[in-house]
Amino acid sequence: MARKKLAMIGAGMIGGTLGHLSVLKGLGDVVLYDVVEGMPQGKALDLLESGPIEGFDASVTGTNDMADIKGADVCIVTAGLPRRPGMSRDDLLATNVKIMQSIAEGIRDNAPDSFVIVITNPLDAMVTTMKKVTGFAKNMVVGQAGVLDSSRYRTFVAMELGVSVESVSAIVLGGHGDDMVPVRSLCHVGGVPIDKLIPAARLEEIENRTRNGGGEIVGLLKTASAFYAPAAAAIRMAEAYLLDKKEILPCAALLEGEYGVDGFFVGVPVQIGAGGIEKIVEVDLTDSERKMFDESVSHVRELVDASEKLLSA
Ligand code: TXD
Repeated sequence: MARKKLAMIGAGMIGGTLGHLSVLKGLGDVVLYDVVEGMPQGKALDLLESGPIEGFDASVTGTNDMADIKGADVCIVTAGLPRRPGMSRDDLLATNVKIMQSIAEGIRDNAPDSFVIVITNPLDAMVTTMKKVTGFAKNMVVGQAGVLDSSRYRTFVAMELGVSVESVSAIVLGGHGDDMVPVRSLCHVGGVPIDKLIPAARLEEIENRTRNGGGEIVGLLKTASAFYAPAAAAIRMAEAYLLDKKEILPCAALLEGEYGVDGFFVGVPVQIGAGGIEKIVEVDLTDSERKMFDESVSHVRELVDASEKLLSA
């Protein structure tokens, strides 16, 4: 059986890490694409030269030509600018929406059957642009945010209790902005509801740290934003698709009536398998969680409206 092909569109901090994780996990051949000349080629060669040590035979190539992503099974998109300290994700909109438009055209023309995972910020608007420009079916275009945000929530809860991260299950829903919704009523540690283990005031602090998780890292790195955990999150989604795992993960999916939302990409639990997004799972939220979710969705709407104006300008 031929190896699968993964195309990383954008070969910066996240793109390079995506390539690295893909070859280590044996997911398939990797193509790194970027506009910067030499950089994707250099990273690809460096990765390839780790093959004899790590024991993988995958092909890893770097390119500045979109035609080289031809036949990709999965495209993971990080092309665009990241945040600098003091910037919100929304500040990236004007630059990144134009980049996303040209990338989406390239994917549509060269990898029309691929499962597309968008990571570029502001995520909710970028994944919407990808869907519109490619015209791909809604099950084949997804945004990565919730897997990362949920992982941050789980990390902080595990740190607080001194338990294994594997004992903590949690999801973060809504848009990928500062008003994302860590769902306290669905957070459990070894099956025990979180509010039985951590007092409400402390949980509030943990949830706020989760909401500000990206900003905290930008503040520390100064010239870059988070990349290890965002890459790990997208690879988990790619793996669910390539291995037909039918895993339930919180991802930005196009809603058409679910959660009372129509026509917007919002972070909700979805099932990912060989059919891409095979199912959107609806969960009950408490009244206050529902209120936060609705507020987050109204922010997504504003962002998408702004991006559409920029695209038609
Ligand atoms: O969870 C999430 N969704 C995120 C998103 C978590 C963290 C960071 N997130 C966003 O991902 C971040 O705000 C950025 O918008 C993207 C990529 O972040 P990364 O840290 O990888 O940024 P880099 O290192 O600057 O890489 C971006 C690359 C860089 O090499 C540029 O040359 C390239 O994108 N780039 C392009 N490649 C191809 N085509 C075009 N047009 C292009 N423009 C820039």
